[in-house]
Amino acid sequence: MFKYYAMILIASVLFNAGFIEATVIVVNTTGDDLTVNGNCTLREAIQAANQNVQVDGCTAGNSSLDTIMFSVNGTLTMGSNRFIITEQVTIGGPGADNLTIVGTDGVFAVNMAVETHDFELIGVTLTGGDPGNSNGGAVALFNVDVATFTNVDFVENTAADGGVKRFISTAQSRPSLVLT
Ligand SMILES: [Ca+2]
Ligand SMILES: [Ca+2]
Repeated sequence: MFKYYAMILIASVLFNAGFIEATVIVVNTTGDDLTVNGNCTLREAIQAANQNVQVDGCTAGNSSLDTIMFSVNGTLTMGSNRFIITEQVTIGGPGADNLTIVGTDGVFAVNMAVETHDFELIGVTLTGGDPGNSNGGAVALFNVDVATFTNVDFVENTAADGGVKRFISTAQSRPSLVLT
């Protein structure tokens, strides 16, 4: 009987481990493209995390929590519009002193397909975000449950309203914002 329960337990642990296992997607360039050229840009990593498919050199994300990390330091100058996040993800930079993202438009717009999803950003400097007449110079938060920023420096981002701007979501509540 013990063996039977032990096997059930092991099977359950293996199943759950497989089910909740987070995918780590590694950005290996400070370039910004959405082109099949063998690298994994942040823009491609975000698409891989949003859509749970492989994108160029980026591993496919999954439908639970994806983690995007970086194997490079330096300055990432955005080549096009803001990065749009639609599924729960943690983006972990190498530190605010080691990675700077320079926006042309805003930098991030978080608009989850599922409103209970969270967004976490760690260890990066966001600068130059300027979405013109839109709001949220560096980050605009639409549908998201909790948005957490840890060791994120916001430098010289401008907008009509707010460097980080929370919008009323479809549930008519503002996303929770945690800055540490
Ligand atoms: Ca590419
Ligand atoms: Ca995903």
